[in-house]
Amino acid sequence: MFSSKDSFKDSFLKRLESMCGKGFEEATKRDQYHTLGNMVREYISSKWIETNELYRSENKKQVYYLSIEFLLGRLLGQNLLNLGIKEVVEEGLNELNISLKEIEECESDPALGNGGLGRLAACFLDSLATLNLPGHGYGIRYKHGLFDQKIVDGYQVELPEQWLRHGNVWEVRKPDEAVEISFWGRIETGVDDGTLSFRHVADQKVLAVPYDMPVVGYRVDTVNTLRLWNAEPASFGPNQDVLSYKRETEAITDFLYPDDTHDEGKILRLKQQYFLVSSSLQSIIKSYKKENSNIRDLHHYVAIHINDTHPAMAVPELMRILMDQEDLSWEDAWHITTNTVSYTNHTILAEALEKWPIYLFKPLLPRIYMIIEEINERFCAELWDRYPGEWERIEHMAIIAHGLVKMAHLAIVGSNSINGVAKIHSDILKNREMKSFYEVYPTKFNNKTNGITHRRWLLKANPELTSLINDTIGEDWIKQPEKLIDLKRHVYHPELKERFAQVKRKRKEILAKKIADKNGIQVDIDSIFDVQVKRLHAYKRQLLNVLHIMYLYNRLKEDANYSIQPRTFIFGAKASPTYYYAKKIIKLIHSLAEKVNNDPRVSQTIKVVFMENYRVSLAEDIFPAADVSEQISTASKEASGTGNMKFMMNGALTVGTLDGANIEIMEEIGEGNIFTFGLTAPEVLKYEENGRYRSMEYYHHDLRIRQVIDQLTNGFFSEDEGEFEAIADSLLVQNDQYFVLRDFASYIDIQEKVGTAYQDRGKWLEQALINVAHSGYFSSDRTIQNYADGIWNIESIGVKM
Ligand code: NTF
Repeated sequence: MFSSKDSFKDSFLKRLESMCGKGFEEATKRDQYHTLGNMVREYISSKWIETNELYRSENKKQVYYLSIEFLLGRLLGQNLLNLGIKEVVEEGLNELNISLKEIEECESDPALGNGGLGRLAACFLDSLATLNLPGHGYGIRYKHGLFDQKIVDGYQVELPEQWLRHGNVWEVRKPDEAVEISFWGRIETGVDDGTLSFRHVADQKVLAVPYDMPVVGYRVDTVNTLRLWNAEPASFGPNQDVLSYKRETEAITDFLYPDDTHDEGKILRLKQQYFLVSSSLQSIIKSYKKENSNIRDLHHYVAIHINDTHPAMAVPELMRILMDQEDLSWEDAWHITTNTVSYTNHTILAEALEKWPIYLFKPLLPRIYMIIEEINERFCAELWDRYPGEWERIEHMAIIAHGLVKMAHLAIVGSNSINGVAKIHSDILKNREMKSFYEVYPTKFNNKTNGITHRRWLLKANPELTSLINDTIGEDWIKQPEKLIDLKRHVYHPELKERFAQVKRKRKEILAKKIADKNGIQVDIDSIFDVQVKRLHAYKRQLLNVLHIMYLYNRLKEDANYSIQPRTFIFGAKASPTYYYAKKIIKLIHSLAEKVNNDPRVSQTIKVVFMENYRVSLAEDIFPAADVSEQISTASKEASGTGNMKFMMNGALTVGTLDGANIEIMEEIGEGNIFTFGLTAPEVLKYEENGRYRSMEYYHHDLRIRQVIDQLTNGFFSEDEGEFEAIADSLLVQNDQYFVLRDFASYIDIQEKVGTAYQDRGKWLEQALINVAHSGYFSSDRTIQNYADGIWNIESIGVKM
């Protein structure tokens, strides 16, 4: 079907007719998308079957990556690329006068994740398959992914996302592999051979039906599986309120939890987590038992990774299965469980550390709660032996305390590896946040610096730069991204620099056109495209960026001779629907944009653009067009960041704090190729300890600061002077938790340097290319190989068709 362009055209036309019941002329773009998508899925299926058979027959260790989020992005383009059939398809379609790009845009952008954590999981799937590693994702098939963001009068409005409205060509429903999940009810106690046994008798059963999606490796025959669970009614009884039962069960997989830092809708969220964990573990154990007779060997064949604490109930659930269903003793079950499970921490923000009230947890999941209690008691007893009399320490480390179940503690105690996602983050875990645990389990803690798949963020997103790299150093880097470093020998060649400049220009033009279409704003291609795209959060400090723009506006207004390199400030960000402050910042960006863009003189130098509904597909247009990457979180707060890597890979220069992976980016490219500023993590942590920071002093002593803060509340932006009061209050009344004012002056300074540096075009291009050359280290292939060797102990299995 894809062997040549003619055979492709032929099959495509036949399939279009049979699938859509329409002739070529009547078929819509979406019909064409569905036709092509189905053809590709079918083409994948033989490799998929082969991979599964090989995994069964080789019977080697496999990893299951449990994650409440997989932020996949569109799959058609990536699958065509990975399968090596993009050209055939593109040429064939061209001859039919169809643009592949337009067809690709018919695919909805599956947003089954909030941000960094979910996107990381998606990058990992791509790398696992490409490295021929037997590893699968397990997640939830949310009917509605992350909300669609609409901006109305500068305010964010959330609309339900509907990625499944037109079906999903990639998924295969597997009703025969459905499993039952138990909620509520009571525990039955029995006696077996003189030992107590327990069984959860549920009040509510929910059916978990798997939908499998293929994960295609790049130019290999390996096709792994992403299994997404859908919640449905298990069975209907005679005297049942059918409607409410149906509604209650289906609600479990209706919505993605639209936040990555706050906790709400607790029972539903708890249900989602157990639903994911229980269905995944039941299915993993079932398939293990098909090939293996001895459950005691489980950890030699199975690794279960929990992506943050959301799936931490994997620990008690595996214990439950091993004890209540497989009849193992506590000790044996514990040995197997702790050797199977590993855990990644993605944030140290206190509000994101999951703690569940017992009064909610215990009735919903009585047997799981009972097991956690026992884990806790045994753990506390060990602590007591080690630290006799140290009540406070033990209380602080306990899994259950003060009416709460602490999921991070459960995850640490129950797993064999705990990793952070960048060096500094792992160090903070060891030396501060989880110090007491590190003392007890020094060998469990480790670092795995995040990565991104260069196949989506460079090959797919930026084909222009990809060709340039291929022309310069060949194509080996695609399979071995560390080879991107070969570019380094060429970065001083005028021809390469010139061609790179052309690529960047082209990509800026594409984005500028998008901005003109969507926002009605004309931006200057020769201006610096200065971009901050990420979730909206106080610690990420979009506000610092805004205050800098306000400062520039004031200077430009006040001083007719003030001249700087023109800049276009581009933002993209979703705020959690209940996060009042974050939504105010979005409004502020819009108010600022209105002021700046409508000022006839100022707008000749700077412009402000907010791009609505930031998501993976939009990101693919933004990263290639960026000149400057804003990574300006308060030091110590951004665990790693991965957007920073995507910008770097596309040749943007970073303006950043010494936080997360920015530090490792600097180590790779050298201090001279990055613009760092602001407090360091130890300085921030010291302030937090000694409480000596007084934001008011900065307000009083720095006129620039006073002016911009006053403008928040003096009617400068809005008739309603209260509109941005909460923002001003966060900086002054609440003493500026994220040190925006403390870092303001050094941010202004570094931004001035950026402006000047951009004017030395030759040097800027070299620096951009140096960024690209060093980005190979930040490929998720490297990250995944580190997980495979250092945590999971799995080896690649070469699928060959
Ligand atoms: C995010 N955490 C961190 O905030 C990012 O710094 C990091 O790059 C990614 O994880 C991936 O590791 C989350 O998304 C969450 F949910 F933990 F808040």
